Amino acid sequence: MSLSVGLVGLPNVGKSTLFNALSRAGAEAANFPFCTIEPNVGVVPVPDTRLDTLAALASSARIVPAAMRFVDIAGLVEGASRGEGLGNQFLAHIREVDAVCHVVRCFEDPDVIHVRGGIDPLGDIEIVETELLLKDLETVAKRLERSRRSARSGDTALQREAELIASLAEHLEGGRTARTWHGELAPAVRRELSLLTDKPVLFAANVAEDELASGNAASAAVTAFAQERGDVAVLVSARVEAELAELDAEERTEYLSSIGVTTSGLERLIASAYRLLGLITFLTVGPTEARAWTVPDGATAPEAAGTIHTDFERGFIKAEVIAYDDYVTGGGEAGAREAGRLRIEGREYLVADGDVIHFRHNV
Ligand SMILES: Nc1nc2c(ncn2[C@@H]2O[C@H](COP(=O)(O)OP(=O)(O)O)[C@@H](O)[C@H]2O)c(=O)[nH]1
Ligand SMILES: [Mg+2]
Repeated sequence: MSLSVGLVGLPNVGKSTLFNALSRAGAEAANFPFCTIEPNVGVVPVPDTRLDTLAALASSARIVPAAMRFVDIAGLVEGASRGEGLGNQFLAHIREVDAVCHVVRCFEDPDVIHVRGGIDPLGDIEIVETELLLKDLETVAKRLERSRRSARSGDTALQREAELIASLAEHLEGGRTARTWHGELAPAVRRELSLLTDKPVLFAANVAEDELASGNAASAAVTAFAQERGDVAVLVSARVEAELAELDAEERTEYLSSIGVTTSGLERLIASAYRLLGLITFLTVGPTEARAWTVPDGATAPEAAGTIHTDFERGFIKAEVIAYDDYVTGGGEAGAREAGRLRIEGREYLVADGDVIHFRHNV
C-alpha cells in the first residue's frame, strides 16, 4: 500500500526542513528497501518495536518496517487558487496524497522572514484553508453545472445528484471544509471530485528547539483550534529533527533528554498520520525477515494477503493467525501453536492490529 501524506503550509514555516529530516530518517533506516522516488517525495519507516521482538524470537535475518510516503508540497501562497506563486501546480500534488499534514509556523526567528509579517498561526491556517476551499468551490461549481445539464433529461437519480452537489457547494461557500459535509452523494462521485478539503488533516505546530517539551502560546492556539474541529495537532520542531538526523542512536537519546523530551516529533507525527488514516499493521515473521504491513482498519484476510502479493488475494485459501501478544507469550510460533493460540481464519476474517499471519494460498 502506498500511503502518502502531503506537507502543506505557507512558505518559510519549516516544511522542507521537516521533509529533509524525514527523508534522511528513511534513508538511514537499516535494510530499508525503498529509495527516494522524486526529490520532493520521501519514504519513511513507521516505527514499531514489535518487529524487534518478533525478529529476536524467530531469528529473522532482517527487519522490514511498514512505510509511509511524505511529499513536500511547495507553492501554497495567498491567491494560489487564482494562480499566484506556483499557482495551481501544488493543487495536483495535494490531490494525489491520502492525508494532509498542515505545517504551521509557531517559532519566532528574526532571521527567517515570516511571509505575513509576524507569528499568527490561526491567520496562517485560515489563508491556507481558504485557498483550498476556493479551489474546491471551483471544482464543485463545474461539476454542478454538468450535473444540472444531465438532470434536464428528467432522470430522478440525476436530479437528486444535482441537488446534493448544490448542497455541497452551499456548504463550502459557508467556509466549511468538504470533510464536514455528510450528504449522501454516491462515493464514486465524491471520489471523482477528489476535493482538497475532503482529506484528513493533521496539524504540525512547528516550534523552536527549546519549546518542544511544553509548546508555546502559538502552538497552544493550533492545538485548541484542531481540537475544536475534531482534528489532530502534533508538536514538532523541524530544527530538532534536522539535528537528530545528524546523530547516531546514543547521541539522539542524549540530545532528546537535554531538551526535555523522550520521543522525537517525527515519531509522533508518523504515528498520528497512521491513526488519522485509519490504518493498522499486521506482521509476517520468518527466518528471512520480520515485516510489518499496512492495511486499512476493516481489511479482510484476503485483502491483507493482497498487500503482500496480488496473486495471494486471488489464490487465498486460509490465514493462520497468532495475535502478537500470544506469539510473544508462547515464545514464538511453535509455543503459541502448542498453547492453542494459532487460529485458522477464512475469507471473512477481519484482520486485527498486531496479527502475526501466515497466508496459505494456491499460487
Ligand atoms: N529557528 C527555527 N528556524 C526554522 C525552524 N524550522 C525551519 N526553520 C528555518 O526556516 C527557514 C525556512 O524553512 P523551510 O523548511 O525551507 O520552509 P518551507 O518554505 O516551509 O519549506 C529555513 O531557514 C529553516 O532553517 C525552526 O523550528 N526554528
Ligand atoms: Mg520548502
